[in-house]
Amino acid sequence: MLAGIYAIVDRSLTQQPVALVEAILAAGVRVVQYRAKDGVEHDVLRALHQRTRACGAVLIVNDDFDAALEADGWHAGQEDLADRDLRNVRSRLGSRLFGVSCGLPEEARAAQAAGADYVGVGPFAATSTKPDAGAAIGAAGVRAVVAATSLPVVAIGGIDATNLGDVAQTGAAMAAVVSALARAADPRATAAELVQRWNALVP
Ligand code: TZP
Ligand code: MG
Repeated sequence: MLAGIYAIVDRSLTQQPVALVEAILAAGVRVVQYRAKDGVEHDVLRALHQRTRACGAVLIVNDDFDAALEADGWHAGQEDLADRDLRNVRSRLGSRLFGVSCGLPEEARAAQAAGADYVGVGPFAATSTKPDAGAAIGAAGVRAVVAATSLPVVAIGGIDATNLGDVAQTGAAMAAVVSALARAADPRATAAELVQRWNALVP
């Protein structure tokens, strides 16, 4: 399950999150994150979860832990973890997925020790989607995190069809894509191209 294209539906980039998820799922993506920096809309969350469940895909919620309990997993940044008891987080998530963004190898090791299921790392390349993401860490930065953990790693930031091959070569298990899907003229075709390219690169 934690392999391939990891599609992030960022509420600030799409007016039609449900239609976008339907297109992404139709293209074969099986890992979807709902990212809503202005707050989770529970009707949207329910609609997305209904679509992902129907396809055997997982829906992971960014930031909002309680909303994540209504879905299949929680994705946390380092700042989301700061004031939390990680044993309590792991136990309340139960079998749901727990992903943690890590900029450094030591953060990846700590995330694994805390019971994370996967680790996010980036930005792989320049991105305008997350203004505070910092400078691109490139393939070397992703490789350093891949080497530090046995968990699946999802690379993120500035990823599209043109650099998917570079991402695959890092050993990352997944490539996260946000604006390349939200801004695509035909999100289904773009997602299908990404899925096909990844599958050809990582057999
Ligand atoms: N975390 C690091 S970069 C990023 C996040 C959420 C945004 C990536 O978006 P895009 O549009 O795929 O560059
Ligand atoms: Mg966060």
